[in-house]
Amino acid sequence: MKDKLKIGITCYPTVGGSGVIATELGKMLAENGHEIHFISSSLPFRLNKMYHNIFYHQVEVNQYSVFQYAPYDIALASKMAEVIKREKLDLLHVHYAVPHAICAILAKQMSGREVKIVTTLHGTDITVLGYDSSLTDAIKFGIEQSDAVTAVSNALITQTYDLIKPDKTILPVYNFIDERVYNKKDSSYLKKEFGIGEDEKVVIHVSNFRGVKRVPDVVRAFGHISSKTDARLLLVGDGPLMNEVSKLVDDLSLSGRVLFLGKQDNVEELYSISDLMLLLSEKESFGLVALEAMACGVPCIGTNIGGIPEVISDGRNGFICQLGDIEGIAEKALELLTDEALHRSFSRASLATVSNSFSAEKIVSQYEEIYNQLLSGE
Ligand code: GMT
Repeated sequence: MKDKLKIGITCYPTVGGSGVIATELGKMLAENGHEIHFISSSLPFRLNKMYHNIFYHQVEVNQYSVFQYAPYDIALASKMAEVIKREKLDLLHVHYAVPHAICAILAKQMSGREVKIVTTLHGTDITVLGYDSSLTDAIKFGIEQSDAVTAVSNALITQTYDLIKPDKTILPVYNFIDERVYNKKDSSYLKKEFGIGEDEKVVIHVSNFRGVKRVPDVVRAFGHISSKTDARLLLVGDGPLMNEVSKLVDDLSLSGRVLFLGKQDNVEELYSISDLMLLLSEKESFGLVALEAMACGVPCIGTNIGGIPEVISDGRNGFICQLGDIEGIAEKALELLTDEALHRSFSRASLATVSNSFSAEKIVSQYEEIYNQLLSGE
């Protein structure tokens, strides 16, 4: 068994958490000496540094007039097969059961090589597509034909068995964080630049503003919070809910209190000026943004949904509230924002949770163990 592997990684490079995890995993594996080949439609957005052992193979999807739809899946499978053969890949690690696991299975057959396939489920592929019965069989096939399948939380594993019923063991491998990037920075100057008073509390929400993120709940809860204490809300991200949210901010007369920051890189600097993160989603298989905030010492309040309670421990490093319980959420937020000792203890516990359970070193070695087991035929 080789200890340095040649690994192909496929994800949707521009899609939120799954793209982030796939890219960060590739970077960490490269740092451990493996040779990494990203095979995707555009350069992963977090691949912002030169690595001698990371290669990028672009999938070009052309629109031909004879086809009604651009053939992304076929183009990807062909590119995967080409890279498997030319680079003699040991394994493909794909993120999402559909379409990526299916493409990998096809590519393996096209290449005629015994490449192993590892599929990671992130939630969006199961919760959204699992309810679309026209795709259930395809998802099941992608899962069952992969050599190993992981999911980012136990809640997602349960949900996958409920919805898809695959005859396959799914291993839990949590998401991780690079603590070298996500840690508390001195960005107090930012508070000044945003015009936020030193004593004002800062509440943050980061998402892609899809309906499932329930950003209006964040605004409503913040409305209660700011009626009782001096606070500002940072809304980071953009997406379909933006118009509704900005109208709600006006309707609740919160315009002076809410800062719309749009999509941002370097969010660790924003977490570093924040006192509390709100993640009030109605679907969330993990909640990577909560982990990012916690790595910067910011306690979180999350909903009792999906994998969120596997990241936030109620009453220890944050609070878990009922979905849509705006008053309950605001009450817990005020407790945390006004009790310095409680905040300090939750902030320390958040840091400890990150290093004990979600460090890059720990989680990346779990993936390496899965690769090694597959390749040694155990
Ligand atoms: O949440 C999104 O809209 C993006 C989505 C994705 O597919 O990238 O995120 C999913 O994967 C992340 C990384 O594993 C998880 O942290 C998110 O919880 C999960 N989103 C949902 O389950 C809705």
